[in-house]
Amino acid sequence: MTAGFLVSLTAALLSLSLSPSPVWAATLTQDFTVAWVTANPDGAFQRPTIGINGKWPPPLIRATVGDRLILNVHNNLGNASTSVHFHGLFQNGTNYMDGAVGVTQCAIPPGSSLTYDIKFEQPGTYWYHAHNDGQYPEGFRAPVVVHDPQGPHEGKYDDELIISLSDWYHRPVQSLLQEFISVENPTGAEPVPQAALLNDTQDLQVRVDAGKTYLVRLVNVGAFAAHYFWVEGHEMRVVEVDGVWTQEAAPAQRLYIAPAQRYSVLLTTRERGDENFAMVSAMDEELFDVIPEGQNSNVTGWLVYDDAKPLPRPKTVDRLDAFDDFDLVPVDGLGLLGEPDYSITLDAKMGNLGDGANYAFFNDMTYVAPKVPSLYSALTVGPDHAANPRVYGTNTIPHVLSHNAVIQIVLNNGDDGDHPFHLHGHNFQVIHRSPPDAGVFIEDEGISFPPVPMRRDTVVVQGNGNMVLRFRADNPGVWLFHCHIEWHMEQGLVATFVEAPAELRRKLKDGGIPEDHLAACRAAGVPAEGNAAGNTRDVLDLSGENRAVPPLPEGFTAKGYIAMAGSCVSALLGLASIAWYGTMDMEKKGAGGESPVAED
Ligand SMILES: *[C@@H]1O[C@H](CO)[C@@H](O)[C@H](O)[C@H]1NC(C)=O
Ligand SMILES: *[C@@H]1O[C@H](CO)[C@@H](O)[C@H](O)[C@H]1NC(C)=O
Ligand SMILES: *[C@@H]1O[C@H](CO)[C@@H](O)[C@H](O)[C@H]1NC(C)=O
Ligand SMILES: *[C@@H]1O[C@H](CO)[C@@H](O)[C@H](O)[C@H]1NC(C)=O
Ligand SMILES: [Cu+2]
Repeated sequence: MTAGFLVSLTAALLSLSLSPSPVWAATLTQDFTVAWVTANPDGAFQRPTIGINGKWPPPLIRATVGDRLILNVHNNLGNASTSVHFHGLFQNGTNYMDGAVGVTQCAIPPGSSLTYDIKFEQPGTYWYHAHNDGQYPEGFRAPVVVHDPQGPHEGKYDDELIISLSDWYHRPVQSLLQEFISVENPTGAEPVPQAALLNDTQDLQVRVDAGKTYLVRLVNVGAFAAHYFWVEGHEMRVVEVDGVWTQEAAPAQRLYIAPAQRYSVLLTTRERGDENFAMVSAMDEELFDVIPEGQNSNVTGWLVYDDAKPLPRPKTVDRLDAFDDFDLVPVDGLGLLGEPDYSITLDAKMGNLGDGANYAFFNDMTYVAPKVPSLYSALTVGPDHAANPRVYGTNTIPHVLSHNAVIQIVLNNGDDGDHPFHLHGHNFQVIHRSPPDAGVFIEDEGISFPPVPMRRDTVVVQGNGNMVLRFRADNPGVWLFHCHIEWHMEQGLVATFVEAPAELRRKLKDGGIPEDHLAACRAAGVPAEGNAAGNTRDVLDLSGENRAVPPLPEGFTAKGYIAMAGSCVSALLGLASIAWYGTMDMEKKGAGGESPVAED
C-alpha cells in the first residue's frame, strides 16, 4: 500500500471557532519530486511512468474539511514541464492555485519548483493530476479524499474504502498524440488503452468483514475510458457525486463512471463471510474505434471475506446497463437556479483542419492555448479591457461572465461520441440531459427541469445528444470548461470562462500571483503579462497570438482526407500533395460552405 498522508480529525476544532475568517485546522506540508520511474501495473509491460518521490502510484491525499496543504512541487522530469490541478476544488479566492497551464499558471519547466497552497474547503472525493500537455495518463494522477466529520451519512458506515479506476497505455503520451492528431488519422480515432486498472493494479483484493457497511469512494482517474463498475452479489447506494452529498439513492447494481467522475456508495457486506466476490470494472468498448487483438477491456478485483476461499472469475453480463445519476438529489436541497442571466450555447463537433488532422470544436473554433496564461491577462490588461473577451485571444474561446449571474450552458453534441464535460471552479446543476441522437436542445413546454437538480463537476453528454447546465458565477476567476477525455482536450474541446474579472482583481490582493509562479514563467521564457499575444501596449492588438491551423481549403471535405489517407501508401505526405488533392476536390465540386470545419 502506498503511504498517503493522513490528517487527524481536526475539523471539530474548526467548527467550534466563531471567527468568520477561515481557520485552517491543520497545515500539512508535502514535497513532490516529480520524476520518471518505471511501472508495470498491468503485469504486461514495463514503461516509463511519472512517479512522485521515486514511487508510482503517486500518493493518495487525505485531509479533513478545513485543512490546508502546502505542496512543494519540484520538476525533475528532465524532458517535460508539468503542473498540478486539484480536480473539483473550487479554489475560491485562489484561482492561481488551480494548476491549469496556459490558464492560471505557466508550466513548471524541468529543473524548476513551484508551491501550491491548497485549502480543503469542500468535503468529498476528488483527485489531483497534471494539467499540461496531455500528461496525466503518464501516471501523474491520484485520488484526494476530504473527510467530513459532520457529513450527512456519518454513522451509517463502519469503514471507508477508496478505489480508483483507470485505463492504462503502454506507449508514451507524446508519441500517441503525434499519431493521433495527424493527417494519417483524419477520422480522429483515439488511442485505445491496453488495459484497465482497479486501484492501479489488476490484482486488487479488498478485505472486508461480514455484516458491515462500507463507504466506498470510486474515482475514475483515467484518460479516455468510462467504466462500468459492479460488485457481484452486492448493491451500492450512491451518497456522493463529485463532492456533492446526495440523499441515499435507491440500490444500484452497476455504475457508469466517466473519466474524472466520482461516486461514493454505501455497500453493505453479506451476513455470512464464507465466500469471496468478484468486483469488475469494464471499460465501455463503445468508445473505442478498434479493439486491438488480445485486448481485455475488463479488470477484476475481489471483495475478500475469507483468504482461504477461492477468488471467483466474474460472470459474463449480457447487457451492460447502469444506474442513472440524473435523479440524484443533493442533501443541501439547493433548488433549480432561476432563469439564466446569460445562456451560452456550445455546439461541439469534431472535424479536420487544413493539415488534415482531426480537431475538436466549440462553435467552429478549436482551443489553442494563449501565449500568456489567461488569468495573467485578466490581471494585467487594465480593468476596462479585462472584461473584453478579445484580449484573451481568438482560440481560447473566451466568455466573460458577470459576477453572481446565473449562467446556463446549452451543450449540443454534434459528434457521435460521448464526452464527459468538466467545469473548473464550480459544480453545475444538470437540469436537462437528452438520450443519444436527440439532436440540438430545443426549449419548449414539454421540457421541465428538476426542482432540486443533481449537481456535479463532470457530466457526460451523449453522442449527438444535448444537455443543459446551470451555475452561479460566484467564484471570480478564469476557469476552463472542457471535455475530460485527455485526447479530446488536446484536440481543442475547451472553452475559457473569465468570471467577474473586476472582482477577481480586487479579491486577489497585491495582484495575487505568488512570486514563484511568476518565476516559473521566466524560467520557461513565457510572458506573464499583456493580452493573449503578450502585447502589453495595445491590448486590443492580438497580432502574433497563437492560432489554430488554418481551415481546409474551401470545398474540401474530410472525406477527401480519408480517401487520401487510405490511398496513399507513403507516409511522406507533404503539404504539396494536400494542396494538390484540395484543388482537385474543389474543381470537381465548386466552392463549398463557409464553415472552417468539415463535416464527416
Ligand atoms: C521523456 O523521458 C521519458 C523517460 O525516459 C520517456 O519515456 C518519454 O518518452 C520522454 N518524453 C519525451 C517527450 O521525450
Ligand atoms: C487503493 O490505493 C490507495 C493508495 O493509493 C490505498 O490507500 C487504498 O487503501 C487502496 N484501496 C483499497 C480498497 O485497497
Ligand atoms: C468484459 O465484461 C463484459 C461484461 O461481462 C463481457 O461482455 C465481455 O466479454 C468481457 N470481456 C472480456 C475480454 O472478458
Ligand atoms: C466563493 O466564496 C464566496 C464568499 O466569499 C461565496 O459567496 C461563493 O458562493 C463561493 N463560491 C463558490 C463556488 O464556492
Ligand atoms: Cu470528449
